[in-house]
Amino acid sequence: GGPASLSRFRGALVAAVLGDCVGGEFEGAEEVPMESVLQHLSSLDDETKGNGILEYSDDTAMARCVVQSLLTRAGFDERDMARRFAKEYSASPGRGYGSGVIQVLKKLSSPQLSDVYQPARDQFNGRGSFGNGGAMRAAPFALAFPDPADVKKFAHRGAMLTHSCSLGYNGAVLQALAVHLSLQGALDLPQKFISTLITEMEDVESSEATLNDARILKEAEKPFCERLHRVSDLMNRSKVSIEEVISELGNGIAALHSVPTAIFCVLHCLQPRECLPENYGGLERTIAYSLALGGDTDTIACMAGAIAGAHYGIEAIPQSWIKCCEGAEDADMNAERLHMLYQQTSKGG
Ligand code: R7I
Ligand code: MG
Ligand code: MG
Repeated sequence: GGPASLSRFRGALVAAVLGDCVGGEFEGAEEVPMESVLQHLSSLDDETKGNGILEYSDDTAMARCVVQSLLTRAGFDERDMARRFAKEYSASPGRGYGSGVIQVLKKLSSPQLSDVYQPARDQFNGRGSFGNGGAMRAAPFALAFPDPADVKKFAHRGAMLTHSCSLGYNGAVLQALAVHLSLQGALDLPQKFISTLITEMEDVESSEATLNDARILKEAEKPFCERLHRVSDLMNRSKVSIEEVISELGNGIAALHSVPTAIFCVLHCLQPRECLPENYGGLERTIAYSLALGGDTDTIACMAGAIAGAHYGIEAIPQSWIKCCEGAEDADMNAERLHMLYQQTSKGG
């Protein structure tokens, strides 16, 4: 489809759910042989196996709250979104939430709370979380707002409800921007895609709060920019091993060690790769490759899935995968609603 087509919206939201659901199998595993990944994925095609449905985790649970809030309020409403996070957590606390964020979600359910951003600020001795929980649910912001300035602003605020450290919320801004660009067809020019992201993050990371957090946490001056430069270097190498990707970019639970990694997975899988089956299309390659990195597989595959899905569109997603994953069909319907909201906004509504 063309820029911002319905197919791209559906691809983004559905592939994010798939990444989460199929990635759950390997979350936290140190080494994941590609053979195990391919076996896991091919079992989804095999109806006789009757392996039932793969459940989604916190990544999708929170993304669904973001989507519902954006749709119901026809825009960003922090109190509404916070209430939905809290309600979702108390209804299904067993979705595999990060151990720190649970405290935030419990505080958010208090009716006496006046500032919905306060519980997130109290995390980790007042510095806030740098986990990837803001980034994992950032894709819907790119599907609700056509203007990249809005995408940045609201992805930031949406993440701040649980992640007040800049190394957390800037990961969400980066992820939302990557989905935004991909929706526009920007992955047709991969080198330009990454350089645009670097330019955007140069600006985002020039804020006082970001420079300060980076100093305290002993990271590079502009941590996400530095990582994006590494992504660009890896892209231009003729051969890259999984070990190199993990050591250069990471595969962990910090936004800094997973958002640039997810972006790299998408870029690396734009073309066929020796380690991946020839009959796989780009979207299948992206998901498989993300899982083979090990570590925070559900989240990296979820984020890579959103970016790749926005590029390839819904037609690239195997029906059998959709059938196996909890919430995939809901995501498809919600993508259509977000597409309508997006179009209304672009018409200057
Ligand atoms: O970021 P968050 O929502 O977790 C998301 C991850 C994804 O992989 C999901 O799939 C799910 O499995 O969890 O939850 P947080 O609790 O805010 O952050 C995750 C973890 O990062 C924390 O439990 C800490 O181990 C670590 N962490 C920190 N550690 C020290 N200092 C995050 N921020 C800090 C910090 O400032
Ligand atoms: Mg999860
Ligand atoms: Mg995870």
